[in-house]
Amino acid sequence: MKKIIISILLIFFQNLAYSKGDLTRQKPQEVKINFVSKPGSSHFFSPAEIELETGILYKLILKNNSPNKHYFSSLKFPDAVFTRKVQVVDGTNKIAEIKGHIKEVEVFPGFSVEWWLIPIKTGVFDDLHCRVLDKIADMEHKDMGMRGKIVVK
Ligand SMILES: [Cu+2]
Repeated sequence: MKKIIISILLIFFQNLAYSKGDLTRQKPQEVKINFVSKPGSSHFFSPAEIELETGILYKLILKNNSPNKHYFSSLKFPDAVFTRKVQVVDGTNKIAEIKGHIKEVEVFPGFSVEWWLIPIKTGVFDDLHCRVLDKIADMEHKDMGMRGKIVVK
């Protein structure tokens, strides 16, 4: 009987030590990225560099307070994360949740989108960019400063 109780306790504590359970149900850590624009002169992400860790649920708040639409694009970053959802919000109201593998997010002027994700691979993703055309300058936003880097540790 003693052996059985000890075995059960061992299994219980082993699970406590090694199992992290459902990673998608963690309380998310918020990371805000603002999209900033001066049409005809400059566009940028603020901050332009973010650092994330694998295994943590993040809520990336992509906030566009500028008069232009913007993309949040990176070729490799989406393959290094598990997306729980992309949430479309209007202030505190939730409008929609999109689930599945997300490759790119576009945010329209004055709105925010929340990308809930868990990084699963480490890496330096320095190809974050926006490919919207600035019609005044006849240049893409990425060539006017709208580039960024995501480091996953
Ligand atoms: Cu842009």
